Amino acid sequence: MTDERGRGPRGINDEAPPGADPYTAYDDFNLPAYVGVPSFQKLPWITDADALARERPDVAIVGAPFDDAVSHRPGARFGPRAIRQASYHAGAINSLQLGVEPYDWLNVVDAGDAPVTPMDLERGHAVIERKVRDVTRSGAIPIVLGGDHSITYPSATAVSAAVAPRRLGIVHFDAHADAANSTWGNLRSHGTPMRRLIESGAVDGRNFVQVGLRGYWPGPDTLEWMREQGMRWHLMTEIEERGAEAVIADAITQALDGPEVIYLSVDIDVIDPGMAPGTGTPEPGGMLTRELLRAVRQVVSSVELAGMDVVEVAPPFDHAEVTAAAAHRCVLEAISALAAKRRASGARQIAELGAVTESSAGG
Ligand SMILES: [Mn+2]
Repeated sequence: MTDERGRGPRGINDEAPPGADPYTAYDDFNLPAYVGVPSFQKLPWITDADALARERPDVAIVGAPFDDAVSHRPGARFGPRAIRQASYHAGAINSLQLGVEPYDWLNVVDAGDAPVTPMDLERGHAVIERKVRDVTRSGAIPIVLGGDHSITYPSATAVSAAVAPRRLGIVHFDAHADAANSTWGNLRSHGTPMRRLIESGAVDGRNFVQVGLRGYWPGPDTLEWMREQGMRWHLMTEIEERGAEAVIADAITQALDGPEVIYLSVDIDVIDPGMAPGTGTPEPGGMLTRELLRAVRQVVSSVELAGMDVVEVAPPFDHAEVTAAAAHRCVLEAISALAAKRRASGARQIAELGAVTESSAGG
């Protein structure tokens, strides 16, 4: 009993076939989540650029275990590992929200981590950019696990270059704007990546749209710079007043006002720290986890996604893995939405083929 990938039993509720060796009936993919190699969802671990190019996956997970650029509590370097293991699932999964079995429609792999070393911002960002470039060259959509938010600068830079000459819009969920010029003089801080991306031309300011901002930062000068760039942002208070779905619909329209493709950046601190405490700069009064997961489905379902990151998970401050689990589910919701779109486009192609066959038969 094997499925289309030649795998054995597909999940925890499939029995081993009669007569199978009970010690080998379940392959690693289908064994419990806590057994075996801790790649994301136990997906194939393909770190080599040439091997990735041969595999041509649809989506590749990338770890960016880097937190040299934080301004307050460190720990996000442990984020990728925590996110990868924050799931009780192994084997086939079925999205109840979207009614799709993602791995039936998409080839998803884990491309491993960018080869980061500590204490060198430039090197860290360079190897992250290179790793994301390896993924885009394979044809896959990169989903990057941070890491502090500075990693969005190299990651979205690589994605912007990959989609050129098409332009990239960015939808950015965060408590903070991350658009300062420097943090204590450092241009590569986790408070500055959005400014670097606009200055470098990777994205136009008017297509950089932020959702969930709140609290007491940044100051008027940075907000004025953001306005000058044409950046658009939606405060948490707007979500409270209008509801997340309407606000996010506007954010999508604004990000796609010109560009054709979207990079989605999710700072886990957009969620209220009561639900996601494991982060470096918690800001009370944020989104509900369920609102963010719905928002990820909404964005990915309605745009052409070119890349994504989920950042600022700091496991040392987490409790019972709730923050890492929320980040993990952001990734799964995106993968599931991509799979549902793939299935819909496949159904369209079959319908069109049917129409062609009918008309030629009729003619
Ligand atoms: Mn951020």
